[in-house]
Amino acid sequence: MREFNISFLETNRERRSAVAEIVSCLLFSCPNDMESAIKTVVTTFLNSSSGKENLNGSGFQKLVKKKLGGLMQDADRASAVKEMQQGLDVNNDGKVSFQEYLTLIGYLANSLSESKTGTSANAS
Ligand SMILES: [Ca+2]
Repeated sequence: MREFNISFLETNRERRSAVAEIVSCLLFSCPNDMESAIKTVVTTFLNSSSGKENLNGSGFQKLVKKKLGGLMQDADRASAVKEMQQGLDVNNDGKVSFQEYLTLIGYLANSLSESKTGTSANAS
């Protein structure tokens, strides 16, 4: 459980916002950043697949364009996204499973980590 100390908050607006957060945590679960990120990874897939186990081509195109455009250069180029989808599709069923989608998330997380640390994770 997160600790709250609102006594040092200066404005009424900050107090209201802190109170709103406390109420929200009391009513709902109050996940930390890591838990939120994992939930987002899962719900983003499920929203794009309409709750199904696999993403079809158009679902994958939409997910990449809408949700990953900030991390990927070619996210709005349909042919590049199609190529990426084929690269991820290890069982060649023409669809992207959750596991195949996680490969993409892992790749992006690794690229982000490398860009932040200035190193390649593959180098030992
Ligand atoms: Ca597949």
